[in-house]
Amino acid sequence: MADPRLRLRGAMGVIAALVFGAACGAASDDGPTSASTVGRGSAASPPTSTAVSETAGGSVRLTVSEVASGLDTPWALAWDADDRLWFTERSGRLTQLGGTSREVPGVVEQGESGLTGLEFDGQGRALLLYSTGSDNRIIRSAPDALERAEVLVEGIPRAAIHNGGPLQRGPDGAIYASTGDADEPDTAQDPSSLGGKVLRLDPASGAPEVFSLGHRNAQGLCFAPDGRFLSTEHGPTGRDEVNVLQRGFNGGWPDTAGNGIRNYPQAIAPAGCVVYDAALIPQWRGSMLFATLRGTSLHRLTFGPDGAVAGEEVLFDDEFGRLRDVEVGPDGAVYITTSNRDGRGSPDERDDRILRIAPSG
Ligand SMILES: [Ca+2]
Repeated sequence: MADPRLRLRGAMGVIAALVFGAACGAASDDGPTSASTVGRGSAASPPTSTAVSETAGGSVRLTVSEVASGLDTPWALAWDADDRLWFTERSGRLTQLGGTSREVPGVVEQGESGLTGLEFDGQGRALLLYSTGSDNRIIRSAPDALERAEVLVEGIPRAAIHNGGPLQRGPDGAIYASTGDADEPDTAQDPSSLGGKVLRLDPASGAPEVFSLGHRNAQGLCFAPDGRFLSTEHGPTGRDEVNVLQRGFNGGWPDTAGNGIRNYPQAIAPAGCVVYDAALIPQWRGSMLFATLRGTSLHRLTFGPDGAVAGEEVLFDDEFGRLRDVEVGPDGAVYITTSNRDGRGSPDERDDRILRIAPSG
């Protein structure tokens, strides 16, 4: 989605800029890209922010702390079977937090395209979705054997915009992938194209099938504990959507947009999502959390017994800039990534960052 709008960062961003002496003016979309003095994957810093979430179960005081800083457009977070946190950066790096980075061979970053999705298959293998110079593809590999990765899907249309990008393991063990329309809307309804679809990869063979179609650019895929499959999607000039996906679902693009279970007439550019189901924040159980890029906030949706959206809370509005991914860690805390160096943000010196949200005290 075209997203050139300048956003002024919130008060905490201003304070951080003063503390760290960053040149965080509002004059340019393109902040410093290599001037960070912060170590990559540095140890957690003191709390950076607090917030209060108002829930049906009462107020929850939250504290945000920094897990990593000095990153460049981190895209996806995932934990392996040993509860270690891994993340991708769009330029092509795959990193275990606190460990070394690996370059994924063949990644070409251009516009919104590059290294995006990351998911583990429960058998020690990572799946990655990335762009080459000619297509988008999905590979499967042990993280230390990327040169010998198995190519599961190739020939997914790529372009500078609308590359989809997320990978999500489902309750059936299959990996689901969103592919964008690659700036050619008609691909979304074309059964012979892998563009504008959600693909399902067989858990054993990795072979893909079209699960749903009619997508413009779904940027978030997540499952509720009961198996309900939710997504976020970018519409044209607003009309962003939250959808419930099923096999054979047709999102309607390019004929229709803004036809989800929740719609946003003004663009917020919703991105990564997760349904919270941990014990650490019991008041959030069953809530869908999703990050927003243009909206620079974390949204929390609640649902009624019939599955319809019952309420919405917007957290951290303008506080950390553009947000890309949100996941729940093995500790029950919520982890988010900033996306202020993706070419459309106003990065602070510590950007980009991975942040941890947990109850205060
Ligand atoms: Ca739609």
